[in-house]
Amino acid sequence: MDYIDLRSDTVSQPTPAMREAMASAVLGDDVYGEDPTVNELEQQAAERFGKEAALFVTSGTMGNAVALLTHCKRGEEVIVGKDAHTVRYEVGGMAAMGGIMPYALPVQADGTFNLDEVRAAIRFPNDHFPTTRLICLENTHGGRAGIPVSKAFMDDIAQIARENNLLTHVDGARIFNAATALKTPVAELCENMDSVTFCLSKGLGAPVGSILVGKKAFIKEARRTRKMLGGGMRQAGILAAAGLIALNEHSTRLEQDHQNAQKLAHGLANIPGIRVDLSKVTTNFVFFDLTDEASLDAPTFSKRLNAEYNIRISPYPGYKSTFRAVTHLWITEQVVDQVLQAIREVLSA
Ligand code: TLP
Repeated sequence: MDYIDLRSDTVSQPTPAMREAMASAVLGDDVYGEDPTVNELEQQAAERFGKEAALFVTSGTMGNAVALLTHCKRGEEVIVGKDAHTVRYEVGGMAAMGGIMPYALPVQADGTFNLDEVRAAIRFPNDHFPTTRLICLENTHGGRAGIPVSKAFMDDIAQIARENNLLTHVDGARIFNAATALKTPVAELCENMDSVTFCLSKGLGAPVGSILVGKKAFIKEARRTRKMLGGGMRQAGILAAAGLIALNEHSTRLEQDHQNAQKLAHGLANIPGIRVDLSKVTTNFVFFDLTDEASLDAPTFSKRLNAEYNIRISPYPGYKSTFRAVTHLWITEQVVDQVLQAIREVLSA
């Protein structure tokens, strides 16, 4: 790789082992349920999460869309965070494709909701009201600097859901980062959730793919929703082969990414012109701002790092000058040193 990319953990390329596994994968037509590699991946994912079944989908966005459209009928309501990925960065898919109403609650600094606000958001039966169907969480929470959301909160939400006959879904795009940070296996963390989407791309390093896990009957229906959305893939085992390596080998190495994020954050905090809140660096995201002391504005900072050092870094989508640097498979300790040196040079010029 002749460049360094910190814009997201989605940017990493498949490892040589993944490419090899992809080249030799045994394939079939997955719309017929006959791709042995996809079937293997789905079975292993379900086992890992302690759920009955799993479904391989193209992306985190599709996993969430399939889950929401399967759990909710048109006109029903989902309680979800105002800053959730499903609300901010999924093109309004739940409303556009599913006719689902988001009831968007404020997200607290630790990625949780105020439980009284959740209870108050649940509609009671009335001819005027939409029906509340689902509570949707996000873990780690991207809108809160990638914080891992506690199991205690997830269990509280599950209990509220049970008491009110509601379902629960987790956008767990980075649930393995959460599990690593919380030192809690994903099966335990999500044991009381009805469904979870997690990404094989991002920190786990697969080129494509996410998985939705849940009960057998739910996944059976989700297969139909996936087909409706055009997500029925044929010889998808070629992708699932990389997914198996992501799930089995890369899900256990994320502590390294978290340590590299710490190293990057502490290094940045010592550079004049940069402000980092170290207390918010808890997984693989490092958010930072340029201060008035910095000699450059945000666009020039990005442009020069790219042009002069082959380093790609940009403000988080929707922000002007708040940068998000994300560590992943390709960001080693040495790369972190290289990045810090480049940033020091750019800001001192
Ligand atoms: N997030 C992307 C951007 O869309 C912001 C990123 O670079 O972080 N849930 C969460 C919490 C996510 O962060 C993302 C991707 C998704 C879902 C969607 O996953 P994909 O990109 O596979 O559709």
